[in-house]
Amino acid sequence: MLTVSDVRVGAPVHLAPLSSVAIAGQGYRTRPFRYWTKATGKCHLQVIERPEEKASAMTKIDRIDTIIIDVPTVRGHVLSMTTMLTQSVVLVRIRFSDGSMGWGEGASIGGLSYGPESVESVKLAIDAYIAPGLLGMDADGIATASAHMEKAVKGNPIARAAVECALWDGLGRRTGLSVAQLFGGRIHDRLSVAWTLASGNSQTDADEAVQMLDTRRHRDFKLKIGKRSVKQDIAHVAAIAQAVGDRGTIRVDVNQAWSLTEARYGARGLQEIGCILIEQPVARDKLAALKSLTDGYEIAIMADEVLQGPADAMRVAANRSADVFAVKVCQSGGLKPTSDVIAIARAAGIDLYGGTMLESGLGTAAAIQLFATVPDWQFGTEMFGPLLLKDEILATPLEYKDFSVTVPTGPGFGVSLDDDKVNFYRRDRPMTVSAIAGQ
Ligand code: MUC
Ligand code: MG
Repeated sequence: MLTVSDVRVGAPVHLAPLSSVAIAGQGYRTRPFRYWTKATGKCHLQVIERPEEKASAMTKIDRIDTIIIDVPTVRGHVLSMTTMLTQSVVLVRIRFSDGSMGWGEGASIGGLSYGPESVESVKLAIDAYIAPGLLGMDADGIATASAHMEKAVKGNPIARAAVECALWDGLGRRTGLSVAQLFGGRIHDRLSVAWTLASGNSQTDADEAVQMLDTRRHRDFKLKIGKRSVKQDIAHVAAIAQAVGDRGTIRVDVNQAWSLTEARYGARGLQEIGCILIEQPVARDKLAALKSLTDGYEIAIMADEVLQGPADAMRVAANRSADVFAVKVCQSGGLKPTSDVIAIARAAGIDLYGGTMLESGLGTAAAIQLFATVPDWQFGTEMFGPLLLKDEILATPLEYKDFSVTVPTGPGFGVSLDDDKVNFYRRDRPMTVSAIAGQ
């Protein structure tokens, strides 16, 4: 029998498997829990080895809910394939048999114009194909749950990621550890954060960049191009590069819009005006074209849409078809596959950039937890998703200052949702009488 004393009020109590806690006059509690008392600030617990409790001690996945929310953006986000006025994401809430919960998020950009998954397809894949098979499984067995998801659902990395993230958040909350700790511990307290300039107007973008520099919010800028002619785009980038000067860096994201011929012309022009990187210039299936750009120019070429998990990362790394990986949790199929993508890049000598699918604060915090455990982000990160949204759905927003974001330190992803905001923005929110009358 072990005796534990001086446990702080409200602090999580961690128990090794096969243990339970005897609380004076209250019987036994098994597995990690929070002990609350109004007493003196201290409590005395007895931890007792009870091997016979092993079977009943397993915490199970009890229920999985999916909620689509639609949040307006602070301005139109003009991409080569569409213009976003709203960002829609799927929130996944998993309830566990010990009363704990975990939250995950699945996000994509611009409906189906960006890639093969949309929030609607993510919700359907989870509700109909993923959730039923996971109910009753060991809540702590994330590897087993992930293997099950991979077998039950081909492709659909965003749907799998949203559920996997909720399992990690739940595990972190139950054990009192941050997800960064579960992935080996954080190396960084802060991560640098780029901003995307995509108003569709050169002067507006230049003004926005200067404002971000003056307020010390961002100094690295990604410009969305590919909608206009290559020549017009180069002029647009040059105007913004001039406004930014030596105060920051300029990169572009073409979102697959160029042919190889256009991309060659673009690469030459962009490197001449001091742009440091081109993201996904050609279609995701044109790997040979991506490689020829990588080999042919000094400007860094970054893979984004082509990377849909570790197998794609391996394909790109094997021929060194890109200089940099845009590492995305949703696109990679979850936190563990994302750490595999990162490992492949590091082993192949490919640089890293922490990418986003414009997740809300929840999904952004999930990525930040993992990214904080990685030694080098040579091209920084773009973990600015919540800043593009008109409203905050976290109870306490992530902290952005000095060109970077602070890594949350609490259990799980270290953030919690504002329930009222989630209810307000949820797509299936019941219509009020006045809203119906106003139609
Ligand atoms: C993308 O393609 O990288 C990331 C930042 C941004 O503005 O859009 C996304 C999508
Ligand atoms: Mg991109």
